Amino acid sequence: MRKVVTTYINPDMDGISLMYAYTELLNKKGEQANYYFEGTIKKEVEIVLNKFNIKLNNINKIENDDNIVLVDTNYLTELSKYVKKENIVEIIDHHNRDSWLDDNTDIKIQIELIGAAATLVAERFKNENIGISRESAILLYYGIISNTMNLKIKLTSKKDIEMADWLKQQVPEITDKITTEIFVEKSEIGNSLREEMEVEFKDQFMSISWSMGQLEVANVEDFLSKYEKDIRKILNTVSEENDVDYISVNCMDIINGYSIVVARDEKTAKVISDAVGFEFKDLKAKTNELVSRKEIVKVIRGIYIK
Ligand SMILES: [Mn+2]
Repeated sequence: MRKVVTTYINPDMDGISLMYAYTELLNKKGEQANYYFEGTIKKEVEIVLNKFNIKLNNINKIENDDNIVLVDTNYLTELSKYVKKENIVEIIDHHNRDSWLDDNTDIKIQIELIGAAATLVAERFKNENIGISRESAILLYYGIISNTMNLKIKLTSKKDIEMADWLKQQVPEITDKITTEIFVEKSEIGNSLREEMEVEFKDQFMSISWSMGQLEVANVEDFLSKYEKDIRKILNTVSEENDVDYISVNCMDIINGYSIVVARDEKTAKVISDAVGFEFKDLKAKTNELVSRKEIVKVIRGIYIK
Protein backbone atom coordinates (compact mmCIF):
# COMPACT_ATOMS: atom_id res chain seq x y z
CA MET A 1 0.00 0.00 0.00
CA ARG A 2 1.16 3.52 -0.73
CA LYS A 3 2.61 5.57 2.10
CA VAL A 4 1.88 9.28 2.33
CA VAL A 5 4.24 11.35 4.42
CA THR A 6 2.57 14.42 5.91
CA THR A 7 2.91 17.10 8.57
CA TYR A 8 0.93 19.97 10.18
CA ILE A 9 -1.00 22.49 8.07
CA ASN A 10 1.13 25.50 6.98
CA PRO A 11 4.39 23.56 7.23
CA ASP A 12 7.70 25.14 8.16
CA MET A 13 11.25 24.28 7.12
CA ASP A 14 11.54 21.27 9.40
CA GLY A 15 8.20 19.79 8.28
CA ILE A 16 8.85 20.32 4.58
CA SER A 17 12.37 18.92 4.77
CA LEU A 18 11.20 15.76 6.53
CA MET A 19 8.35 15.14 4.08
CA TYR A 20 10.65 15.56 1.12
CA ALA A 21 13.60 13.60 2.44
CA TYR A 22 11.72 10.81 4.16
CA THR A 23 9.66 10.18 1.01
CA GLU A 24 12.96 9.90 -0.88
CA LEU A 25 14.35 7.49 1.71
CA LEU A 26 11.25 5.27 1.48
CA ASN A 27 11.41 5.34 -2.34
CA LYS A 28 15.08 4.40 -2.28
CA LYS A 29 14.19 1.46 -0.04
CA GLY A 30 11.71 0.29 -2.67
CA GLU A 31 8.50 1.54 -1.05
CA GLN A 32 5.84 3.51 -2.86
CA ALA A 33 5.62 6.86 -1.11
CA ASN A 34 4.55 10.47 -1.72
CA TYR A 35 4.15 13.53 0.45
CA TYR A 36 1.15 15.73 1.07
CA PHE A 37 0.69 19.04 2.83
CA GLU A 38 -2.00 21.70 3.16
CA GLY A 39 -1.96 25.43 3.66
CA THR A 40 0.74 27.96 2.98
CA ILE A 41 4.36 27.01 3.40
CA LYS A 42 6.44 29.33 5.56
CA LYS A 43 8.29 32.16 3.87
CA GLU A 44 11.65 30.73 4.92
CA VAL A 45 10.91 27.55 2.98
CA GLU A 46 10.14 29.59 -0.14
CA ILE A 47 13.45 31.40 0.26
CA VAL A 48 15.43 28.16 0.50
CA LEU A 49 13.54 26.60 -2.42
CA ASN A 50 14.25 29.65 -4.60
CA LYS A 51 17.89 30.05 -3.58
CA PHE A 52 18.70 26.45 -4.47
CA ASN A 53 16.13 26.04 -7.23
CA ILE A 54 14.31 23.11 -5.63
CA LYS A 55 10.79 22.18 -6.73
CA LEU A 56 8.28 20.48 -4.47
CA ASN A 57 5.93 17.84 -5.76
CA ASN A 58 2.92 17.86 -3.43
CA ILE A 59 0.22 15.30 -4.30
CA ASN A 60 -3.37 16.51 -4.63
CA LYS A 61 -4.99 14.40 -1.98
CA ILE A 62 -4.78 11.61 0.52
CA GLU A 63 -6.76 8.49 -0.43
CA ASN A 64 -8.85 6.55 2.09
CA ASP A 65 -6.50 3.58 2.07
CA ASP A 66 -3.17 5.42 2.15
CA ASN A 67 -0.85 4.55 5.00
CA ILE A 68 0.13 7.75 6.76
CA VAL A 69 3.55 8.70 8.09
CA LEU A 70 3.54 11.77 10.35
CA VAL A 71 6.68 13.85 10.50
CA ASP A 72 7.62 16.73 12.82
CA THR A 73 4.35 16.38 14.74
CA ASN A 74 2.37 13.80 16.69
CA TYR A 75 -0.60 16.07 17.40
CA LEU A 76 -3.85 15.14 15.66
CA THR A 77 -5.30 18.65 16.01
CA GLU A 78 -2.67 20.12 13.66
CA LEU A 79 -3.43 17.82 10.74
CA SER A 80 -5.48 17.88 7.58
CA LYS A 81 -9.00 16.50 8.04
CA TYR A 82 -8.12 13.85 5.44
CA VAL A 83 -5.63 12.19 7.76
CA LYS A 84 -7.35 9.23 9.36
CA LYS A 85 -5.97 8.33 12.75
CA GLU A 86 -6.38 4.61 12.09
CA ASN A 87 -4.22 4.87 8.96
CA ILE A 88 -1.19 6.29 10.75
CA VAL A 89 1.61 3.73 10.63
CA GLU A 90 4.70 5.70 11.59
CA ILE A 91 5.74 8.91 13.38
CA ILE A 92 9.09 10.72 13.35
CA ASP A 93 9.05 13.74 15.65
CA HIS A 94 10.83 15.84 18.26
CA HIS A 95 7.83 17.20 20.19
CA ASN A 96 6.39 15.89 23.46
CA ARG A 97 4.60 12.62 22.98
CA ASP A 98 0.82 13.01 23.07
CA SER A 99 -1.27 10.61 25.16
CA TRP A 100 -3.33 9.23 22.23
CA LEU A 101 -0.25 7.22 21.28
CA ASP A 102 -0.50 5.16 24.47
CA ASP A 103 -3.49 3.29 23.02
CA ASN A 104 -1.98 2.89 19.55
CA THR A 105 0.97 0.64 20.19
CA ASP A 106 1.28 -0.73 16.65
CA ILE A 107 2.46 2.63 15.28
CA LYS A 108 6.21 2.76 14.66
CA ILE A 109 7.37 5.77 16.64
CA GLN A 110 10.62 7.67 16.89
CA ILE A 111 10.29 10.72 19.10
CA GLU A 112 13.46 12.34 20.41
CA LEU A 113 13.33 15.73 22.09
CA ILE A 114 16.23 17.20 20.15
CA GLY A 115 16.65 20.47 18.20
CA ALA A 116 15.23 19.36 14.86
CA ALA A 117 13.28 16.37 13.56
CA ALA A 118 15.30 16.76 10.32
CA THR A 119 18.27 15.39 12.26
CA LEU A 120 16.47 12.06 12.72
CA VAL A 121 15.94 11.57 8.97
CA ALA A 122 19.49 12.72 8.12
CA GLU A 123 20.72 10.12 10.59
CA ARG A 124 18.75 7.39 8.81
CA PHE A 125 20.36 8.21 5.46
CA LYS A 126 23.78 8.19 7.06
CA ASN A 127 23.36 5.07 9.21
CA GLU A 128 21.61 3.04 6.53
CA ASN A 129 24.20 4.19 4.00
CA ILE A 130 21.59 5.36 1.48
CA GLY A 131 22.77 8.06 -0.94
CA ILE A 132 21.05 11.36 -0.24
CA SER A 133 20.03 13.72 -3.07
CA ARG A 134 21.32 17.29 -3.20
CA GLU A 135 17.76 18.52 -2.61
CA SER A 136 17.09 16.39 0.48
CA ALA A 137 20.47 17.30 1.97
CA ILE A 138 19.84 21.04 1.48
CA LEU A 139 16.31 20.87 2.89
CA LEU A 140 17.31 18.79 5.91
CA TYR A 141 20.29 21.06 6.57
CA TYR A 142 18.06 24.14 6.66
CA GLY A 143 15.48 22.21 8.67
CA ILE A 144 18.13 21.79 11.37
CA ILE A 145 19.49 25.34 11.02
CA SER A 146 16.01 26.83 11.20
CA ASN A 147 14.83 24.80 14.20
CA THR A 148 18.01 25.34 16.19
CA MET A 149 18.61 28.98 15.20
CA ASN A 150 21.85 28.10 13.49
CA LEU A 151 22.67 25.53 16.20
CA LYS A 152 22.53 28.27 18.87
CA ILE A 153 19.55 27.39 21.06
CA LYS A 154 19.96 25.28 24.20
CA LEU A 155 17.85 22.43 22.83
CA THR A 156 20.46 21.82 20.12
CA SER A 157 21.85 18.33 20.70
CA LYS A 158 25.21 16.86 19.76
CA LYS A 159 23.41 14.85 17.13
CA ASP A 160 21.89 18.00 15.55
CA ILE A 161 25.37 19.46 15.20
CA GLU A 162 26.85 16.24 13.80
CA MET A 163 24.08 15.80 11.25
CA ALA A 164 24.18 19.46 10.14
CA ASP A 165 27.90 18.99 9.63
CA TRP A 166 27.42 15.79 7.68
CA LEU A 167 24.72 17.34 5.45
CA LYS A 168 26.91 20.37 4.74
CA GLN A 169 29.69 18.06 3.62
CA GLN A 170 27.35 16.41 1.11
CA VAL A 171 26.56 19.67 -0.72
CA PRO A 172 29.33 22.23 -1.44
CA GLU A 173 26.68 24.83 -2.37
CA ILE A 174 25.76 25.19 1.31
CA THR A 175 27.87 28.06 2.65
CA ASP A 176 27.66 30.34 5.69
CA LYS A 177 27.26 33.27 3.33
CA ILE A 178 24.09 31.79 1.81
CA THR A 179 22.79 30.98 5.29
CA THR A 180 23.16 34.62 6.40
CA GLU A 181 21.44 35.77 3.19
CA ILE A 182 18.54 33.44 3.97
CA PHE A 183 18.23 34.82 7.53
CA VAL A 184 18.21 38.42 6.31
CA GLU A 185 15.67 37.73 3.55
CA LYS A 186 13.48 35.89 6.02
CA SER A 187 13.22 39.03 8.17
CA GLU A 188 11.45 40.97 5.43
CA ILE A 189 8.05 39.84 6.58
CA GLY A 190 5.69 42.57 5.34
CA ASN A 191 2.12 41.33 5.01
CA SER A 192 2.52 37.72 6.13
CA LEU A 193 3.11 38.71 9.76
CA ARG A 194 0.18 36.77 11.22
CA GLU A 195 1.18 33.49 9.58
CA GLU A 196 4.82 33.98 10.52
CA MET A 197 3.91 34.63 14.17
CA GLU A 198 2.55 31.10 14.73
CA VAL A 199 0.13 32.08 17.48
CA GLU A 200 -2.90 30.17 16.24
CA PHE A 201 -2.68 27.09 18.44
CA LYS A 202 -3.57 26.93 22.14
CA ASP A 203 -1.15 24.80 24.13
CA GLN A 204 -2.93 21.51 24.77
CA PHE A 205 -0.59 20.55 27.63
CA MET A 206 -1.51 23.49 29.86
CA SER A 207 -4.33 24.11 32.30
CA ILE A 208 -4.37 27.78 31.31
CA SER A 209 -5.48 29.04 27.92
CA TRP A 210 -2.06 29.87 26.47
CA SER A 211 -0.46 30.56 23.13
CA MET A 212 3.07 31.78 22.52
CA GLY A 213 4.14 32.56 18.98
CA GLN A 214 7.62 32.94 17.63
CA LEU A 215 9.32 35.19 15.11
CA GLU A 216 12.84 34.63 13.89
CA VAL A 217 14.35 37.77 12.42
CA ALA A 218 17.74 39.28 11.70
CA ASN A 219 17.51 42.38 13.88
CA VAL A 220 14.72 42.27 16.45
CA GLU A 221 15.00 45.81 17.87
CA ASP A 222 14.77 47.42 14.43
CA PHE A 223 12.06 44.98 13.52
CA LEU A 224 9.97 45.87 16.55
CA SER A 225 10.33 49.60 16.02
CA LYS A 226 8.73 48.96 12.65
CA TYR A 227 6.17 46.24 13.45
CA GLU A 228 5.32 46.27 17.18
CA LYS A 229 1.98 48.00 16.58
CA ASP A 230 0.99 45.38 14.00
CA ILE A 231 2.16 42.56 16.26
CA ARG A 232 0.01 43.88 19.10
CA LYS A 233 -3.01 44.16 16.80
CA ILE A 234 -2.55 40.53 15.77
CA LEU A 235 -2.17 39.38 19.40
CA ASN A 236 -5.48 41.11 20.23
CA THR A 237 -7.29 39.68 17.22
CA VAL A 238 -6.07 36.11 17.78
CA SER A 239 -6.82 36.33 21.50
CA GLU A 240 -10.44 37.18 20.67
CA GLU A 241 -10.91 34.88 17.69
CA ASN A 242 -9.39 31.82 19.35
CA ASP A 243 -10.47 32.68 22.89
CA VAL A 244 -6.93 32.66 24.32
CA ASP A 245 -6.30 34.28 27.73
CA TYR A 246 -2.51 34.44 27.71
CA ILE A 247 -0.90 35.33 24.42
CA SER A 248 2.57 36.51 23.51
CA VAL A 249 5.25 36.19 20.86
CA ASN A 250 8.91 35.37 21.30
CA CYS A 251 11.02 37.38 18.85
CA MET A 252 14.41 35.77 18.32
CA ASP A 253 17.31 37.74 16.89
CA ILE A 254 19.13 35.14 14.83
CA ILE A 255 22.06 37.38 13.96
CA ASN A 256 22.75 39.14 17.27
CA GLY A 257 21.74 36.34 19.63
CA TYR A 258 19.01 37.63 21.96
CA SER A 259 15.23 37.38 22.26
CA ILE A 260 12.48 39.88 23.05
CA VAL A 261 9.19 38.52 24.34
CA VAL A 262 6.19 40.70 23.50
CA ALA A 263 3.27 40.02 25.85
CA ARG A 264 -0.25 41.10 25.01
CA ASP A 265 -1.04 42.34 28.53
CA GLU A 266 0.12 42.55 32.15
CA LYS A 267 -1.28 39.18 33.20
CA THR A 268 0.59 37.38 30.40
CA ALA A 269 3.80 39.24 31.27
CA LYS A 270 3.34 38.21 34.91
CA VAL A 271 2.92 34.51 34.12
CA ILE A 272 6.12 34.59 32.04
CA SER A 273 8.14 36.65 34.47
CA ASP A 274 7.05 34.51 37.46
CA ALA A 275 8.04 31.36 35.59
CA VAL A 276 11.32 32.26 33.91
CA GLY A 277 12.31 35.52 35.63
CA PHE A 278 12.23 37.79 32.58
CA GLU A 279 11.80 41.48 33.42
CA PHE A 280 9.14 43.23 31.40
CA LYS A 281 9.12 46.90 30.52
CA ASP A 282 6.24 48.22 28.39
CA LEU A 283 5.11 44.58 28.05
CA LYS A 284 8.42 43.58 26.46
CA ALA A 285 11.27 41.54 27.94
CA LYS A 286 14.72 41.30 26.40
CA THR A 287 17.03 38.38 27.20
CA ASN A 288 20.83 38.36 27.19
CA GLU A 289 21.07 35.24 25.10
CA LEU A 290 18.97 33.57 22.44
CA VAL A 291 16.02 31.87 24.15
CA SER A 292 13.58 29.75 22.15
CA ARG A 293 9.86 29.41 22.68
CA LYS A 294 10.32 25.71 23.43
CA GLU A 295 12.55 26.49 26.41
CA ILE A 296 10.08 29.01 27.86
CA VAL A 297 7.05 26.83 27.22
CA LYS A 298 8.72 23.86 28.90
CA VAL A 299 8.93 25.76 32.19
CA ILE A 300 5.39 27.18 31.94
CA ARG A 301 3.99 23.72 31.17
CA GLY A 302 5.70 22.43 34.31
CA ILE A 303 3.80 24.99 36.39
CA TYR A 304 0.40 24.90 34.67
CA ILE A 305 0.35 21.19 34.01
CA LYS A 306 -2.94 19.76 32.73
MN1 LIG B 1 10.43 20.79 14.11
